[in-house]
Amino acid sequence: MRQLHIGILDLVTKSPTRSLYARVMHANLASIMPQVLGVWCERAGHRVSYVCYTGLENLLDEVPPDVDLLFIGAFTQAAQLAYGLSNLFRKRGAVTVLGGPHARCYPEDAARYFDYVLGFTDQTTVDEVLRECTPHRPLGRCLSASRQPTEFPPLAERWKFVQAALRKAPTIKIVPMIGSLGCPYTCSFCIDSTVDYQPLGFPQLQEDLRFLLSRVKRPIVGWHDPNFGIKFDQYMDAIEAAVPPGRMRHIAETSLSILSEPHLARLQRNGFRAILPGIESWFDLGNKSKTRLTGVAKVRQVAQQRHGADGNRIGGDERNQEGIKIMRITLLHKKMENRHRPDEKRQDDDPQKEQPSDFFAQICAFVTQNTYLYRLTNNGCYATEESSD
Ligand code: B12
Ligand code: SF4
Repeated sequence: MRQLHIGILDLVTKSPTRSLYARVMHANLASIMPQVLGVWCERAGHRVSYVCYTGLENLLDEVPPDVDLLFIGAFTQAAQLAYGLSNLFRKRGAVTVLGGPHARCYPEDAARYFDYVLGFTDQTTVDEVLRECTPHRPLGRCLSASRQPTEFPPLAERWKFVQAALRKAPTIKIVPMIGSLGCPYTCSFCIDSTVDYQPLGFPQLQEDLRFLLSRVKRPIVGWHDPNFGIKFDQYMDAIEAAVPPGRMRHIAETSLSILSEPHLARLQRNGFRAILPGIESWFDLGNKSKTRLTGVAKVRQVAQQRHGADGNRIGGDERNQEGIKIMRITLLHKKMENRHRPDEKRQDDDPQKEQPSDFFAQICAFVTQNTYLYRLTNNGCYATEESSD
């Protein structure tokens, strides 16, 4: 097979921007897969040009014009930019491939604009594209591995791509890491609702954390696990074995049900500074999570946790979807409390009661300062105090 010049473009955003937030944060939102792909393409003997597009650079200066094969990773919000770029690079003679959330969610649409559209992507899938590397027009070829990959290259092999992205982050530098794929829950709107939870190897995780400590003095890790900490004790054991106290800071997305007080304490001890909480599986949609709590029981559980974790921070502003959803939970909970304990003074009326734990307040402040907790494409699975969008 001849050596190909391969472009890998990670579209963190959909258009040019000069905003302060983009300058500080966009490079920190680089995805893992484009970096993994870089390793796989190099392992197959090809030359790789990797670009993380943050909206601040001139895209056409960054991506070499003579690539033979261009991989683009895109969320749906950047789909139109991705389609336009595919058109341009096809005209220049390249074969184009789309992967990432948009390709997973809307492959039929994407196939009208790309030669290949990849769903689940492992090294075998990528090798097949590299071997074939042929235009498929007008309709692209959709390919998907039968399941999520069971392993990723070690961080050491991905490191030069991580560095290339983080060179664009002027102050805060968040290293993207992952320790598991899929999720045990079944939220109907989520692409991982049908994907079984699968931890990647904990020994590999420890090796990666040790490697990171050898490169960065006090790194910040952004965990891209769809639902971090499902195997909570194993995860924490692995981190504690590899990372001396105080040497690493972490950010992760996890279910509210994992954020019990003892877990929060252990997370805090291990340097977790921001958690993006999700409220998982409300209804009886297959009970993949085996939580068995649904309907009102689930509402009560979430509301209790909401009070337990942080009486003030999650919830918020009527202007945004997530806030409204969370407020609904609160209201329902209050209704239930009134029904069950009509004569008792409600706990959350007592100013002495339940001050937000510092840790959780910190968590939410950190994230919401940056404008950004999640709308999760109109579904409000994730809760936030405020959002600038
Ligand atoms: C971690 C995560 C984040 C992280 C990291 C994001 C990132 N840059 O990767 C953070 C918190 C920053 C984030 C932000 C956002 N997220 Co988010 N996020 C996730 C989450 C929970 C996991 C995704 C993940 O990394 N999985 C691990 C990877 C390895 O697996 P995978 O994503 O399934 O990818 C497989 C294939 O798709 C393929 N693949 C993936 N990328 C690429 C790239 C190429 C080139 C190729 C060939 C293949 C390929 O290979 C993988 C292995 O099979 C998913 C929900 C979920 N449960 O999956 C939402 C999800 C991806 N996010 C979503 C959204 C909407 C957002 C935001 C737009 C929210 C917002 N309004 O701001 C932002 C976008 C920020 C940005 N541009 O980076 C949506 C995307 C929907 C869509 N159609 O675009 C999802 C699907 C949630 C949902 N609604 O169901 N997110
Ligand atoms: S808990 Fe999060 S990752 Fe899991 S199915 Fe629900 S939305 Fe998806």
